[in-house]
Amino acid sequence: MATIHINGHTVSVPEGTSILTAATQLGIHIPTLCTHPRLPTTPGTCRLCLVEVAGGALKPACATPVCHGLEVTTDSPQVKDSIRGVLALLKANHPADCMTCDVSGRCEFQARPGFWGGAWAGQRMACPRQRPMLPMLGCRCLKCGRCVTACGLVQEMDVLGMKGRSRERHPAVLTEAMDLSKCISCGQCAVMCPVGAITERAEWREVEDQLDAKRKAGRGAGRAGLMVCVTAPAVRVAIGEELGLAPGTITTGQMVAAQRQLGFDYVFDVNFGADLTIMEEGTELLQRLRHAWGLDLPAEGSGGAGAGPLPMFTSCCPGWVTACEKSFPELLPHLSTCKSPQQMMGAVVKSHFAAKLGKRAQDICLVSVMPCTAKKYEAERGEMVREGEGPDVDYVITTREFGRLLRERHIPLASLPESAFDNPLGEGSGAGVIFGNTGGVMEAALRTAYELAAGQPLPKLEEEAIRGLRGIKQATVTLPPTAPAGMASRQLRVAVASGIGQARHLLERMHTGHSPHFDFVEVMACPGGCVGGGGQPKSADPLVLLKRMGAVYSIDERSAIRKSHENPSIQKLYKACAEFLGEPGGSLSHQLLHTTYIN
Ligand code: HC1
Ligand code: SF4
Repeated sequence: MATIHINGHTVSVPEGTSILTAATQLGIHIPTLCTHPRLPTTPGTCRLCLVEVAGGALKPACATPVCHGLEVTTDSPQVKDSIRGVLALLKANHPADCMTCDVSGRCEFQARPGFWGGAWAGQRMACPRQRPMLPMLGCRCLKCGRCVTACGLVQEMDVLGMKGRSRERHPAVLTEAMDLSKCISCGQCAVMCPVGAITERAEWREVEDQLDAKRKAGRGAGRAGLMVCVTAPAVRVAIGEELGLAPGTITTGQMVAAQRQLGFDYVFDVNFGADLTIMEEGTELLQRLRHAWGLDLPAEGSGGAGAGPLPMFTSCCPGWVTACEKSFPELLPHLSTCKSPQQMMGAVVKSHFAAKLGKRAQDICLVSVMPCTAKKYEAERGEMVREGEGPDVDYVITTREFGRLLRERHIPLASLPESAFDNPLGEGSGAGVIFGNTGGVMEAALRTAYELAAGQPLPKLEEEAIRGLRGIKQATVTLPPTAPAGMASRQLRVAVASGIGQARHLLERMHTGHSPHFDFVEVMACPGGCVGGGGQPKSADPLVLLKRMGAVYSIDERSAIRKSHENPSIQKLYKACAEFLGEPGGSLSHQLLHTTYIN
């Protein structure tokens, strides 16, 4: 242990601890921009955490380890002068475009003491707008390097790196052009950016225009016709946080009320789409298992899904799907052919629901609220756009954009009386909501697949082995001896990868035989799953992912229906609407709810 003194206060910490951590332990807050509690290293680049150590030397607190007896001063005139200088340099190189910046109000640079003081006159004005999925506005960049760490060390994608020297130094895509690179649009760079230098492509203004047009023209008669909103599982535990509530606050009812106040005609739940995914994906898994176990061949007209090899991989995360297409094409036959819940919602709303209302697909404008930046890309994929009818999902806005929209329209989410989703596409089970957590898609699938295979429910719904923030998790589920012939006492081995870097490690282990054989593998590209998505609120709370995850599990625990196949609205869609969908895995569901990949 090393005992050190900061501003005259004494603290003992393990040798090697940074001055920044030691100060935090004493309750002394040293502002910094390049450090983030969810990143494994700190580059020490922003120099805003300069402190004075014995002898008068200035050191960055984040990158300087303590040694026994060290004397540190964080507020000497020399420290203050130096930080003022660093701040002035950063401001001189940053455009004065806070009025139009998408992260204004949630920006760490703005929140820095001294940001608003001093002159901005003569500084560069706004950077030009761009249209890729994750626009990089180099002129706003503070060169902290957090995006590069997130991309390289956490996600192990190595798409971003630092280019140039001194003033010209900036993060850049290191492989060719952005759209040709290996980028999977996970947005982890954007969620780590302390300012608005990397953001999601903003669509909230276009959504606002559509809603305004509808408001002017009256209900259902606007430029876009009917406005429908669908919301992902992980948004309900994060939108409150984006608007200033504690991380992990559940605001499902208020969120729905806010969407109604914005002017949406129908407010549906992507949890319903998640339940639908489980029906299709569970059926597909059983078909692949039966085939592999030599029990039968896939049914005629099943679209060929049943013939797929094991292990089957989940396909609901577009970041992971893109990674497969760009980096692991040999895995494409292993990907479930199911569309993601977002796209299943879009397909059902624009076909079944539109038909029920006597509308055409193009009469409906569907806005999807997602924790994810890659979902914007998913909605634009060619397979998700119907010929002559347009896309199934018209706009995707992130949790941050949704917050911006509510702030813009002065809608006080926290104080709204709760409202319920519209039905039938607003009813989701507990299994649907846990999709938002790493391991959740697998847990939801096991609840249904086990019951379909064993003919009896899982003895315990919570599969603890695949919960939590570990990068790679695995579990084995044994079917009971009473299961139908050929299934009895069979083992189902499953694995879960949280984050694309961890997925890479899991694949290597599987490839080199250092892992057992798996039947089913879930991969979510963002650490923690969608609760940690690239479109979620930016947070410096090291426990933020656990808080959001806990909130998601508590919604499941409190749900009356916790299995997708027990969701009455899902049963109705398959049974009462037999003319519409028929059986899970049937030919119409294949046409609407399944997809193909780009090789
Ligand atoms: Fe997700 Fe999914 S869980 S991918 O993270 O399968 O984005 O929340 O909506 O589609 O349901 C995201 C979340 C989301 C889909 C579902
Ligand atoms: Fe998007 Fe979720 Fe995948 Fe991240 S884990 S890329 S938020 S779908």
